[in-house]
Amino acid sequence: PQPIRLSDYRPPAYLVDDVHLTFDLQPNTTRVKARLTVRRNGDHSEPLAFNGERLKAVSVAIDGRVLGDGEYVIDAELLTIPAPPAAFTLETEVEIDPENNKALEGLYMSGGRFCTQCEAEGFRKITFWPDRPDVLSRFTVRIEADRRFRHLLANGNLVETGELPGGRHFAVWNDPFLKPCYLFALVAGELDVLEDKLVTKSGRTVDLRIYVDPGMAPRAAYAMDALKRSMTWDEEAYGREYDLDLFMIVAVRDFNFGAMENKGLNIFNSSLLLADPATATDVDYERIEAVVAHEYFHNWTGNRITCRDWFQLCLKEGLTVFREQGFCADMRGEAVQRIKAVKVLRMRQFSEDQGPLAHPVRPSSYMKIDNFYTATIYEKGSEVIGMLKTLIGADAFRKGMDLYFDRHDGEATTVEAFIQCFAEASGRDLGDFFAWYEQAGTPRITLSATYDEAARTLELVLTQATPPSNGQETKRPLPIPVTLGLLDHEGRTLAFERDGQAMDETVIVLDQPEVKVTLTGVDSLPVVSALRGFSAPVVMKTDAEPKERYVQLAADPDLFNRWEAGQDLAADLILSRAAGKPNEVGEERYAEAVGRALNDQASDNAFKALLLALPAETDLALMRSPVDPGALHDAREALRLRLALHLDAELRRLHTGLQDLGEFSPDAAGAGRRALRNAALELMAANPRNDVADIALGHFRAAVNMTDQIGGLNALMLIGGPAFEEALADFYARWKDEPLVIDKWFALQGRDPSETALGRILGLTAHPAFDQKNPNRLRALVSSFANFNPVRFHDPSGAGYRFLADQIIAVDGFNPMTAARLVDPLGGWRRLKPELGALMKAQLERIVAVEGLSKNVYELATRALN
Ligand code: DPP
Ligand code: ZN
Repeated sequence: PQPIRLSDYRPPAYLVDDVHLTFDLQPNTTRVKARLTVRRNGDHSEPLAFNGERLKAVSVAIDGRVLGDGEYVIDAELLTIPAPPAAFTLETEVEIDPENNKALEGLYMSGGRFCTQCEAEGFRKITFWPDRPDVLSRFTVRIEADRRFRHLLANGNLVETGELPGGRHFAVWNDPFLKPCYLFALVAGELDVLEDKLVTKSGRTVDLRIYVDPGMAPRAAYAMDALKRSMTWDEEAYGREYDLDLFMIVAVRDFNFGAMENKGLNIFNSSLLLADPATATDVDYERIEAVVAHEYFHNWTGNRITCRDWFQLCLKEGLTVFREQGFCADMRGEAVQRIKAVKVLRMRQFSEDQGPLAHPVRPSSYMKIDNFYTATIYEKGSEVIGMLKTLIGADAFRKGMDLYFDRHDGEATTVEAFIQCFAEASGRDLGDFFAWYEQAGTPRITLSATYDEAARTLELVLTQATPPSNGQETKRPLPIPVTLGLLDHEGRTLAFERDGQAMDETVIVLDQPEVKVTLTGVDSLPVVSALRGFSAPVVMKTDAEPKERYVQLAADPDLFNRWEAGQDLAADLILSRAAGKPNEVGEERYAEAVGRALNDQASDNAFKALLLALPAETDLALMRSPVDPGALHDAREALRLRLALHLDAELRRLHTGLQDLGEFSPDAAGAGRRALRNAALELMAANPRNDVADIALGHFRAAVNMTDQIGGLNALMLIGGPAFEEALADFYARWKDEPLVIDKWFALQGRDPSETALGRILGLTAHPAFDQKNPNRLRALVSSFANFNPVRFHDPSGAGYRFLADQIIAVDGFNPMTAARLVDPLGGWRRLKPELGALMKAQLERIVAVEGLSKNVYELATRALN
């Protein structure tokens, strides 16, 4: 298979201005008639070549005349018409089989209902079409179906409904906005609906509807609330108002993505929409709020202004993640949300960036675009926008956004055009900044500080270097904003002067291999608090000593850096121990400092819960190679044990004192309280004292919400033994009819680090409730195991790798997009200790050798090998 390159971009040869689609829905034989108003784009004599895959063609006609053999060609990927007129009506009729569409792209069935997923290239499985985001069209859609498919939904406004003979009915939808076909959506089926309304800032009333499985409407209440808050927030924060009179969301069970922003008709994975206290955890609530907002925000950043080509994916995704993170910060607190976002960035994007699947935020070639819905495009894409805002300032940033909306509304555009808006709004040349989009890899920066007591100056020397990544051997320096402040050794903010200006905080732009800055008026030996708020997605090394980090952990006014100081200290201790050089004095000192931080009255519970968690094994694995996952696990457990023993009284006090008393509330305060209580229990689970298992079992049994149930079950799992077995069985029996809860049951076991867990995990694929065809269930077991259970995944026998490869190969047979998402954990073989690396590599080779492998898996597995 040949890669597609950004440099080969050409405008579409033919445009489609209007389309009228008619769906005659039948589970196995759906007929799709399409009437397209087509126009040649520019002066050329190229043939028309429209995409079409797995379509059984019934007829092709131009301007009412049915074409005969020889007037067109249909192969596995294209409909080609050699010499069409300059402007004409193209009519096609095709037959498709939604029921047997297990790839979940195009039109398929889930839970007895029809639904669609077209991003990125699913529309070509519905009808012949120039399936690329720069073809913008006006869609009218008529849906005909048996009456048992009661709700017939598509994008835009409902213009007509009626009865048909034979127990059938129809609906016609019209979307007044131009859109690319990847935003097309259709849903048909029996659904319950939760309805609400919102008045926009200009006084228009928008009907809001969330469609869910029958009986589930009460569980959509939180999503509805999040939707209304998102809509109002976008008006206030970005001046963006909703533009149709109706906004719909539908929840489906079988879904490759998390959710999809189709114009006026978002489709969500039910796991990111349905919640009530009994079945959803606080983490679920938080994700629902974030994803509802994310998809809603796409209405402007993605739909009104879309991407010219798929290389520009970050234009809509990075920007929309950035907007989503701004919303979540306003809803739940900036520092805590920032810490959580950075944890995700490090765990997913930094690992991607260090491995063979590293790619720039804007890639320059791909084989399957489906493989590029990555942490780099999304999370690093958002970081890049955050840096832009830091560099030009909030006011210029908002002006640039306004200009972007104004200038490009209704267009399919590029990252260059986007950045140009900020260059104009700020009056700055952002030419260098663009390297952030083009260069893969995580920059390494160093910072050293020299204090001159007599002169009261602090000289800072910063350096940067980005390691080579595949295809990019040498890297340019990037403009890296380093937000920085000073503390004295008592933890008080220390003012300073830069260029004669007095200040508490400054942004140093590290835009050369090395930059020196001298701060003056520094009254005492300072502690440097650098990269505040994680002002750039880099790995920073400083010459600070542990005692300076302890000052930060106790008192840094930048809460991100307060947390970061604790993580740095813990990581050093764990890595030393894993290398055979335990620092027992340091470990004890760390435990004491964490204890003090827990008693800080000023900081909130959610923050303390984050402080209590040690760096993840996957993060530690990025810090040194060759990686020995077993040694890292044991060293981290040793520090957990030390904390559990040292903080025993404190943890018990938290566990008792933080019980929910009143009614459950999913808000940030309630969630923070539960998070700290469950984090305390999780740490207690490292304590071998006998009564801890009883406390965990009591916690599990007394739980009145899913957060605490899972918290209890998790602690029991870490302790192991009969209490865990009993609780696990009880949990299953109680929740066996709730698919989203059973997903949690699988996911929890997938993460079980205990020595005997591997057999159970591998055996779970034979459990009657396991279903490879349902992406949620598959990911619950397989992804949680491969991504979040390093010590068992990297079993010395290689059984973990073999298991993952088995799953990838099997799932690739029917759902390549989802199979490909499982490849990532096999990309790390080069950094592992050699005996493990060889076993992992062998599984990649086994995958690549499979005959008939999809392009999706082929692309990632070959890149992972090379
Ligand atoms: N565009 C979707 C999202 O990121 C993924 N299909 O929200
Ligand atoms: Zn998105």
